[in-house]
Amino acid sequence: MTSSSPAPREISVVCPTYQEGASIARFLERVRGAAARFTDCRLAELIFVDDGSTDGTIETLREAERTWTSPRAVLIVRAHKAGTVSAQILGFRRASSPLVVTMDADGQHPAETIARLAGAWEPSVDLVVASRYVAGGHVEWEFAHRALISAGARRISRIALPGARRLRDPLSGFFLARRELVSELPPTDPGYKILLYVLAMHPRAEIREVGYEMGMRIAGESKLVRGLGFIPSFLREVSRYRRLARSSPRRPVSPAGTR
Ligand SMILES: Nc1nc2c(ncn2[C@@H]2O[C@H](COP(=O)(O)OP(=O)(O)O)[C@@H](O)[C@H]2O)c(=O)[nH]1
Ligand SMILES: [Mg+2]
Repeated sequence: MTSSSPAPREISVVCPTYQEGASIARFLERVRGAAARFTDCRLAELIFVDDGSTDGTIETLREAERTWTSPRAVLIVRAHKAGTVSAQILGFRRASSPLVVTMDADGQHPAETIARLAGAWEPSVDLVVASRYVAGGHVEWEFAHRALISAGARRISRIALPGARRLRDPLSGFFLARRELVSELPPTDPGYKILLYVLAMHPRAEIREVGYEMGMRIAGESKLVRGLGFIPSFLREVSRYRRLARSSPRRPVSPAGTR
């Protein structure tokens, strides 16, 4: 770096975890390897919010917390499984960087994409979403019924939430946001789609989408979509965000001092 180069943009990463014992060590290796190659951004910390995993996830993450320095690893353990949304809000509250990426810890979200999300951010932008459905994006579903469920869920999100019509992949679990956009969300019942909550509460947020290829889980199986029980709980979640958005005072998209 020359003396005139700007300092690399600093990023915190927040990952919700639950029973990822079979994949978490590989995930940690992948993120650390990718972060070592970042040039225009610096991964300051990885914050894991675990909901009482009993399969070794916590032990592996504790070891990273003890030994990692750059990036730091931070582990927050909650007593009970309470969904990813509240876990992610908690993680954003603990983040030290004003720009935070949230991603899954099962290997489906490639760590290299973190740098591309950071590269697409600029001061007028609130959210940079890693998208499966714009140029450069791709997803291959392990089971055909998941493609159908996902397409249906996308359509429902668009009907229910105006903010969700503004991007191609409103169900993405992988995005960069200004910290306050998520950390200041009011607490809500257990849910799994934090981007929908953000879009409901900030329908006019300034958004960019960056294509990425969603991978397969390193190991284990989805904790979210098991059978058709997912559908009614998804519908309840979307209508809750719609209600919350309607009943909450219009908040400024960009709180002063965060840009
Ligand atoms: N803290 C927390 N993490 C969860 C919970 N459910 C799933 N996760 C984590 O959230 C991420 C996404 O879950 P996953 O089962 O892969 O969902 P899918 O990708 O939609 O099939 C993974 O890192 C999981 O370990 C939960 O209730 N609490
Ligand atoms: Mg997954």
